[in-house]
Amino acid sequence: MTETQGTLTPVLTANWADDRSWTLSSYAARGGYDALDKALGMSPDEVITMVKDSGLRGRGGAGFPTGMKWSFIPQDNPNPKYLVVNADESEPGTCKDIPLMMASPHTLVEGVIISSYAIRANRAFIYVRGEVLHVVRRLQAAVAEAYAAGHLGTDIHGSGYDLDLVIHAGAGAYICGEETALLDSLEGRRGQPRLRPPFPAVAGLYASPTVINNAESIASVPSIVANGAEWFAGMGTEKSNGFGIFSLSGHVNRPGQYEAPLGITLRQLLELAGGVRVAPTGQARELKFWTPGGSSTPLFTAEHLDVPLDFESVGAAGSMLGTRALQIFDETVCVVRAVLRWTEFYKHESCGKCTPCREGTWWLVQVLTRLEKGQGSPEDLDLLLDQCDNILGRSFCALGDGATSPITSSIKYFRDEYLAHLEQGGCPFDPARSTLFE
Ligand code: L3W
Ligand code: SF4
Repeated sequence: MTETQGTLTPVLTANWADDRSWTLSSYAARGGYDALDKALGMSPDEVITMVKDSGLRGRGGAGFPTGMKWSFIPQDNPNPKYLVVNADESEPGTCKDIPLMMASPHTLVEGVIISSYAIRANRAFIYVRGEVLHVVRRLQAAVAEAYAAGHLGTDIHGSGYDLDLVIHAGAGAYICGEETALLDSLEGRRGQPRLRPPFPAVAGLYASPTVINNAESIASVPSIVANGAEWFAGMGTEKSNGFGIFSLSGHVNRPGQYEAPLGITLRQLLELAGGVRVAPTGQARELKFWTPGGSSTPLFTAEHLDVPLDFESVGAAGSMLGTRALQIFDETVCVVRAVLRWTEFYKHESCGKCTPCREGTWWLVQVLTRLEKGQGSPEDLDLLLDQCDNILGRSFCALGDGATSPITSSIKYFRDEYLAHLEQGGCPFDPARSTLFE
């Protein structure tokens, strides 16, 4: 635990409130693209070592060490090397990459140039989810500005290094956030996960060595180059270094993006965000359950308020840090209904490639629907757990595994609430039955 724990550490978010923060002139006024100059004065391997030493780990959910991933790129492979940014943000509750790209697209563009230089790539792509056309346009405008200023193109800053950057809009499928499905989509095919290994670092885009990183990971790189590896490693916890953007949504007084060191707790974040939202009547509400990293991570409850939000501690407490999408639900929310809603999402987004997920998510929705209506039986809970057991670890990619997380964790913590639906022949949170809304 460091001195900064419990307070905000605005780095990526530092310029978001600046006048026209998305423009090159605004970004440059704060020293934007100075880190690029510094990186170009180093060798590519020195940049990789710096990122390795910083301890930066992937901000897309899995937390894989970024510098190590870069070092996997085989430099003796004669094929071109590619950098691909995964900006297909769609994990339920996650809203960090899109605000980052809207407020400060040049942070990401500068990160792309430095990262591409480090892995010796001359072509990079930012894959943005298709629905957010405003983000696509903002990135395109930033890229045009960067070309005009000589930050992109040939002989960048007179260094002899060349890079072209393409903004690619996806067609709006959650599965395209899975790195290999993203690559298929980028190549013009239907986005479905590929078998790994080979990992993209060895055979990725067009079967060439490819680094794929989340947008926030790449956007963190300029600050590391500017301030040094020790500065970054000095924040956060021993194994989860640095800061991250935590997205707070749901029943919280001031929802939004809170940039803080890894290891901060939800209790501390809630203090910064004004606490759990009060009822329209002014009555205080209690925290009931929350997701530490989006709906693909097992639910937490009020007993987890003091779990440090770092990769290790969240894992030890039975969940995953994931994308740090903290969705807050108060005592008025029916957990069965929330879980059903998420499961419908997974059923809809299942790409259909493998049977456990394609068929399993459909069956999960059937069983959850009848339970939510109070029409199932107590045995349905064991049936749900059995179905989850047949999906988890047997699916082709993490989407199937993720679909089981809300179900198994909600049965673990709220079994009685499932049973109450059966006893009452319907949802106990239905305003017609509940006194919570009086
Ligand atoms: C080379 C090896 N590379 C691993 C690379 C791999 C990838 C990274 C992490 O899932 C999680 C998932 C979601 N040689 C390598 C290697 N790599 N071994 O390291 O890989 P992995 O398999 O641990 O995870 P993943 O497939 O990247 C990501 C969870 O995130 N999630 C969802 C996130 C959604 C978004 C979004 O919407 N933007 O981020 C939330 O928790 O369930 O567990 O690059 O190639 N030997
Ligand atoms: Fe597709 Fe689901 Fe199988 Fe992943 S787990 S490959 S999303 S069907």
